Amino acid sequence: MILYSADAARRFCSNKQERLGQTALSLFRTPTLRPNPFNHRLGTSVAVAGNTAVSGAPMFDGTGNGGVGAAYVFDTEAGNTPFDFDGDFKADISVFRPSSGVWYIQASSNNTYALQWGIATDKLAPADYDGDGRTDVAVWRESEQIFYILNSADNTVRIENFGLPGDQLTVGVWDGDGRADLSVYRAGANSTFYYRGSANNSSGNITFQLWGTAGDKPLPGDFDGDGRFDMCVFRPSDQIWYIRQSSTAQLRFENWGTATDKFVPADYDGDGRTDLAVFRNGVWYIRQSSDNQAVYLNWGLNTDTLVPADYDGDGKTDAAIYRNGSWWILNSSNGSASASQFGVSTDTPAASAYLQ
Ligand SMILES: [Ca+2]
Ligand SMILES: [Ca+2]
Ligand SMILES: [Ca+2]
Ligand SMILES: [Ca+2]
Repeated sequence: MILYSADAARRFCSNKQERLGQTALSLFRTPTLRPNPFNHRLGTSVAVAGNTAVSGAPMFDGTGNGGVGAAYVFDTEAGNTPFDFDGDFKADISVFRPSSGVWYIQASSNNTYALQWGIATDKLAPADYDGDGRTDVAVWRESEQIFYILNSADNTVRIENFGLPGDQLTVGVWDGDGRADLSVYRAGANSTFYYRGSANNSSGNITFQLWGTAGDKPLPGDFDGDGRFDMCVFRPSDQIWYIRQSSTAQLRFENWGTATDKFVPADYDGDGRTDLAVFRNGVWYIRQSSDNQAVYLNWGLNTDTLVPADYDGDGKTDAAIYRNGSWWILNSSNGSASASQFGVSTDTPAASAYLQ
């Protein structure tokens, strides 16, 4: 156990407090203690090792007994900062160059590096498949229906058949173990989400669920904040997001955006839940899950590539655009703008991989 990693502690104490509280588990507790000695507050000391964080405090149980206390153990859900290749909880500016198959990554904690992975026609599928908290470079080759993944934890290669031509990538953590699962959406009259869960699934079973119909756009995300992707489609004909929340299997229907918008769902307010969000004519229309308020951000042009991600590492997704090798980021932490040059006009930014 190592003491107090500032980033990990910040992450679970502030941004994810509510969600982690739901899954908190008592480490040690005497029968005389009240059921929740912290009264829903976190403890006075914190330790972090790998993906596990422990928060604990001594306490008195009100009957004069001393020397007792309680601790909560949390899974910090490594990998839930998308496009963070170096694992410092900040998304990294990064592009794929189709002509050479090279990924260029400007790691926020370190140096820029290049890595050859994939060919021009591949679809980018970066995600944290091995659960070490760092995004893995990965592509899906539609012609072969194969995922090529370079595991960041040990540099091993994972090659796995999944999907069919015409599928859309919906990679994310579907089973709640913090590791991204191979996943696609197959559109049709009976549209279906498919994923191969990484948790307790040595036989490689595929989970699938009918959801949506022809013309719908798949927009999965963790709308209820339980650490699992929820199935979601946007239906252009009625402009409704159809969400099936993984925590309760409850359905949620929300009107937000129009058929011609670009869709940028992400966690902009940092409460651990995906927010409904669209981009139209330079404006980001975000409906914050924390308070249901609408937020409008003027950022970018219709011709830009949208690259929302948490570049400043405050747990909130930043509005950001990519334009011919220029990156323009609106930092949520302080409202400042960052501009930088990285990539060329024909590159594909990694953070655009799953956008519709
Ligand atoms: Ca990073
Ligand atoms: Ca990884
Ligand atoms: Ca969920
Ligand atoms: Ca949110």
